[in-house]
Amino acid sequence: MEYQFLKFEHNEGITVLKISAPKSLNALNSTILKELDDFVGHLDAQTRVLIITGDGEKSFVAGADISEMALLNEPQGQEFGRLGAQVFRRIELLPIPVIAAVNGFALGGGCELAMACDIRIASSKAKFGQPEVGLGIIPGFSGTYRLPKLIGQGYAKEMIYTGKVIRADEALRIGLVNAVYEPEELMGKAMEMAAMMLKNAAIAIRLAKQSINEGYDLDADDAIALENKLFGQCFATKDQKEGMDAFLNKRPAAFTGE
Ligand code: CO8
Repeated sequence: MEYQFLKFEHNEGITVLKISAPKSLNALNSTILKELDDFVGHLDAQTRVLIITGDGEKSFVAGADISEMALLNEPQGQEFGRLGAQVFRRIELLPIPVIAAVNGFALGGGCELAMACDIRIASSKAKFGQPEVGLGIIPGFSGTYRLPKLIGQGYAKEMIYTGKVIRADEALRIGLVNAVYEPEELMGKAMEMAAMMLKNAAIAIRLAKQSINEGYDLDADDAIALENKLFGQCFATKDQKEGMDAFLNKRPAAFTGE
């Protein structure tokens, strides 16, 4: 598929994807959502870490496209929400780490996209918020589900009911992002983090992600049993043999992803 609104680069296991709709501060219209869905569905095995960011210096994603949503009736609104929620869930379920490098506005659907990623790091100029109720709607790309899980119900409800926009330092304080960097450092720091992940065993990272994602919604006994099953699966991999042999022989591990 030819992408009108996505730019991407592959570099030794790391893929950087930029959402690029400069006229609307990278707001997500249904074409972008379909392109994202296609992109995520066609990531090949060469990509071991995905970094998502916004094109330009001002915005990560300034939300869902309000000019498109303004024309929707109830079933169409529900369908638009379903499309966004589906592609964000696909991103969340990718078997590789996904880092959001939030370079500017992450509002509404932009904040929700960042939350579907495994890890968020931000530029000091980033701004976060769920301003939907000011438009007469609620967060519809799974923000009411993910925001309370990430930062707790109390602050999530404050953000969603007030629609207030918070700065990167506040997003760091409440745990919405892991780190804040100067704008010019952000992509380098994202690449550094991705490079650290690349050194480790890809299957182990995939199973750890599965254990965290699936375990989070289970009760303690089921979550611990799931982890135990996945932990056991590691011992069927060459990477486990290699990682432990390398440690015992005081040499760096050379993982093959098998
Ligand atoms: N949708 C469409 N166009 C947008 C959006 C958007 N979300 N955000 C910005 N733009 C456009 C502006 O209309 C403007 O276009 P133009 O130049 O043609 O007038 C251009 O981008 C530049 O924007 P501004 O001139 O407003 O730039 P400022 O620097 O003054 O302000 C802001 C930047 C603060 C980001 C401001 O543009 C803004 O408040 N944008 C809207 C933010 C927002 O409310 N986002 C949430 C949208 S709702 C949502 O995401 C719901 C997700 C769930 C959907 C469920 C489906 C049913």
